Amino acid sequence: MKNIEVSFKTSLAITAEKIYFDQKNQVVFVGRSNVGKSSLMNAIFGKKNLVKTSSMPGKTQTANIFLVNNKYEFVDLPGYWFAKHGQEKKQELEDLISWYIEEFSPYIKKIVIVIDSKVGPTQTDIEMFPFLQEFNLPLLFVLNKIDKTKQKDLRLSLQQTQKLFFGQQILLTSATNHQWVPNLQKVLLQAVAEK
Ligand SMILES: Nc1nc2c(ncn2[C@@H]2O[C@H](COP(=O)(O)OP(=O)(O)O)[C@@H](O)[C@H]2O)c(=O)[nH]1
Ligand SMILES: [Mg+2]
Repeated sequence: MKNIEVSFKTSLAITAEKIYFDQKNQVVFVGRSNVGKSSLMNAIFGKKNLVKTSSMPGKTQTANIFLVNNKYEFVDLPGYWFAKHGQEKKQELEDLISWYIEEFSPYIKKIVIVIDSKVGPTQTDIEMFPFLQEFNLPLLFVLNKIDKTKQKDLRLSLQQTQKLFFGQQILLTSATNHQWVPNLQKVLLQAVAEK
């Protein structure tokens, strides 16, 4: 796995006065809360806790941007659709995600949709898919937490992912034991290196 130079750059909330603009190629991580988005980013970066992880779902409520190799940006978006926040909060987070993706779409080279490999794709992933497809940006589905998923469940999750998101790129990973993380890192660094 390549050594990555990484630092925290900024956090964005969805308020007009905080509009931030930079012309750097980006990778954006989306997915439900608690699937391991932040943990995967740390694993890719080779860091323990640069990206804040939480056992309490729904913690990240801003877009957190990390500068990678001084050239690229990796973005941790808040977990979409977490019912605990109530309808209003849910709408706010979805607005942040759509605002972010719309605003930065010329620079986004890959949208990584993280899914818990034990649970498989959920209703919210299914609902998010047509929305994400509209941007015509390359998507990558990552089934994470394979270290704790039984082979049988993993096979089922993979089948469902292939069926629901037909033709899309899919990878399996574990942020905990780093299985296939070097591969994911390679795919993402290649994506941002494109013009
Ligand atoms: N077993 C296992 N646990 C993981 C993995 N990735 C993340 N977790 C755990 O899942 C919880 C949520 O992780 P986090 O990265 O904060 O998820 P996020 O909300 O999607 O950013 C934390 O307790 C992590 O330690 C993994 O690959 N395997
Ligand atoms: Mg997170």
